[in-house]
Amino acid sequence: DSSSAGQEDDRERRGISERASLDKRALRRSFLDNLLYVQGKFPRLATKNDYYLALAHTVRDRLMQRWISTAAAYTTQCSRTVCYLSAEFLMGPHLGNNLINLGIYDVAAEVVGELGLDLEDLLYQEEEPGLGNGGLGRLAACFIDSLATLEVPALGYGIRYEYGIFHQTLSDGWQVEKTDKWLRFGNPWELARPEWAVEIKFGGHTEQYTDEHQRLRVRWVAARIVNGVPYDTPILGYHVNTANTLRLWKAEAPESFDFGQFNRGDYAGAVTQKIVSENLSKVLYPNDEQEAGKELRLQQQFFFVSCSLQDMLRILQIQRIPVEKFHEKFAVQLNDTHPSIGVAELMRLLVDEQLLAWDTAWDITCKSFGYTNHTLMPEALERWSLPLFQRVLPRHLEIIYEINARFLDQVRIRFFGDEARIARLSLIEEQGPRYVRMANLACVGSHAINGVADLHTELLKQDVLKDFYELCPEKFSNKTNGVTPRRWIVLANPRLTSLITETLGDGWIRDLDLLRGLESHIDDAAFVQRWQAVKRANKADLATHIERRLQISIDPDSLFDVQVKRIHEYKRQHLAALHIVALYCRIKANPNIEMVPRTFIFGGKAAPGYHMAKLMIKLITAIGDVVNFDPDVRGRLKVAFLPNFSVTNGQRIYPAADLSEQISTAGKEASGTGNMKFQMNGALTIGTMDGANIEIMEEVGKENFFQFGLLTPEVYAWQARGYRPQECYERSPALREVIDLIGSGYFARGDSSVFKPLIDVLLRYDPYFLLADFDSYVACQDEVSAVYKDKHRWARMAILNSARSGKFSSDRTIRQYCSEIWNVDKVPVRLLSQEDVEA
Ligand code: GPW
Repeated sequence: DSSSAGQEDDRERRGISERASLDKRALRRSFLDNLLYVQGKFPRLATKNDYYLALAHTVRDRLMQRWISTAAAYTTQCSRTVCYLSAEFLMGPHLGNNLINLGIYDVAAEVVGELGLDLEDLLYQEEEPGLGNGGLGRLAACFIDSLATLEVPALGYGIRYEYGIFHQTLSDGWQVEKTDKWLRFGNPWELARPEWAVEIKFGGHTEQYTDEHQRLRVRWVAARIVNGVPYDTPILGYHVNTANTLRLWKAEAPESFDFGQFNRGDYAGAVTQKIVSENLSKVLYPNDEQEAGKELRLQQQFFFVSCSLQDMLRILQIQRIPVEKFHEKFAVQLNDTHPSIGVAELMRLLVDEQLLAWDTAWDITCKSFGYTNHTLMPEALERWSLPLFQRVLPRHLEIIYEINARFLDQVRIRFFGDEARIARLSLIEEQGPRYVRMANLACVGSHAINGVADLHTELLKQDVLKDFYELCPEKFSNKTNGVTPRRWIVLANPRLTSLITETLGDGWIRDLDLLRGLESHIDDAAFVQRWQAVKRANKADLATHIERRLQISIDPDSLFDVQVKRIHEYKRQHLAALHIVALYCRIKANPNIEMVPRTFIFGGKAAPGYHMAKLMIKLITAIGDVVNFDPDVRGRLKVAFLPNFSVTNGQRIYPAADLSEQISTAGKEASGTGNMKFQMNGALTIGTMDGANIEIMEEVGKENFFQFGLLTPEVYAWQARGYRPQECYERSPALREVIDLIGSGYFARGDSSVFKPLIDVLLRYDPYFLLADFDSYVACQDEVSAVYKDKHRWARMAILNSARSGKFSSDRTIRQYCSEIWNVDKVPVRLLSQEDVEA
């Protein structure tokens, strides 16, 4: 009956609150202990960073038991394991996320609060591990969060770069890069495992020999050996005992000195050797979607892939699983082609070292690998010049030739006489200088190939990977990207989290589809009002941050129009810039014109060698320098370029956005994932029909999405017809005024040379169709402003956007990978007691 149920509830609540207070006392005790025993400080002398580290260790201590229990469960059950191979993991700060996933964020805030500290302050002490460039690396981070939350056995394998993505500052509006010394103050989240170090070979030559069974074999005599040392970071799931592992490899010299060299008196030579080895994992290449073909980059890729595959073989051995069952134990996913050398390396390990027959090895290899493609941009497709490849990986080149010969034999039978097709499918590009094509290697060596959004997968099938699709259509599938709601809502947006949880309970955090429940509150005036208050408070926080950073005043009631992402011509930050100038021209023509006040917020890094991208940053900041201070504007327009966009900064920005700019040329953005973070946090999207924008619009409905621009087939048609941007310029007076004003040097103190390269490209070639889309974009933005005037209507649309964002949880994405590609099941973890662990 209800009264006894009530009593039980009560007892349980009391139980929980007793446990909580116990947790709290224990937390406080170990926090202060760690300050003393780990940092060697007492409170009066402790810096904020000491307090951060003390708290980090307190959390780490609580992770350890889960980590050990997880390892024990996986070892005893010999469970099938996902190995996610990625050159990038853009994790973001660990402390806040671990507090959330452990369920002790609020208690920790109380504990540090009672000691006169502010938890947020301590969280900002953490230097984020920026071991990625952008979307691709961040996707890997969201995926390992979801894998742990879904209790799926998984290892993330990558490189422990000593320097992550550069720190961006602005000087006179130009990007300046500073090194990212993220390990400067130590890293409490990782554990070195030197006992599992492996040797990696480079260069040299190959030799044939006959083994004891008179079989012809090949041995690789390397010129150089480098050690790979694994550094492990626990990845805790949300409110589960599962703590998976992110295993990142650091390169070290095999001996600290070459004593031969040393004794011969060549001290400098010996030290040079060491430096050369350690350079391997020194720095992340900061190019996003731009293949540079650098030798060190190929070495990095081979280094971490070989380390990881050797590690998998070691795991097989300790679990006494025969090497023939490699593919039953491991599902190995290639995050783009960066780790695709793994196909040849696994063949080498199985054939040359494990002495398996070629066909057996090939069967295992194909069954093990899956390949995810992340781009349609031709300049991002990896190819290695043959001489370079031969120099670094002579044995792998032989193996690739053998794979290719066998593969093309089959193709010749299927497509008799179709030499053009054979040339396109070949792993080697033969016209002109010869190259190894890594996407072809990945396709041939994988049983599954996927794109990252519906449109992207369709374009792969029709275009970039058409020949492979025609050969093996059954290998292809789509896995639309997602992002983790733990970091991108719960951690980043505590106000929204409280509102949703008070409205729906907290089930949505593990099952984001439950956000649909918000739809029934759309007519509840009190709910809508609270929703608006959350957004207003988030905007006020960001306004304060911008004012501090950039010394410009920001009106939190203005429309926050945000574009944050890597700077690329195809992403078209300069289209947004043209729109700002168009609005500015309207004001100058009619200073009393009525206009919805807007704050344009930009953030993003340009690859250091990408001059046009750097000029796009300069254009935005230069427009800001005029618009922000022109008295005619009277504060109706503000332009802020926030330097050093990162995971940390993203967490401040997404929750404060009203409008999400997703304006890439149709057919260019594989998926986008920032678009999803904005949507979850209740921003409306202005976007092209590109990448996952299409699926976002499908989910929220056309009426809750601002669509503009050419469609992909229209872009193709314009290209085929011969696109003349000059005609758009001549036809549109608004566009002409904008282009002419920028071209005149108005935003460069009269110097017309500064933006000339950018304007010239637009008028002559405009490869990304800015001028073609300009009028449509401006008209759509006018519609945005009109809707924003009706605050209530805007709020309802925003709520519907959040409510309908369930599809874009990376939990959904990972469930699909697990059932449709990896064939893995969850393995719940029982928490071992102290005694279990010690037994
Ligand atoms: F070129 N992406 C990225 F495909 O951030 F390798 N960096 C990259 O180097 C590549 C792709 C690569 C991004 C895509 O641009 C973005 O559309 C997608 O959402 C993201 O990868 C994750 O799939």
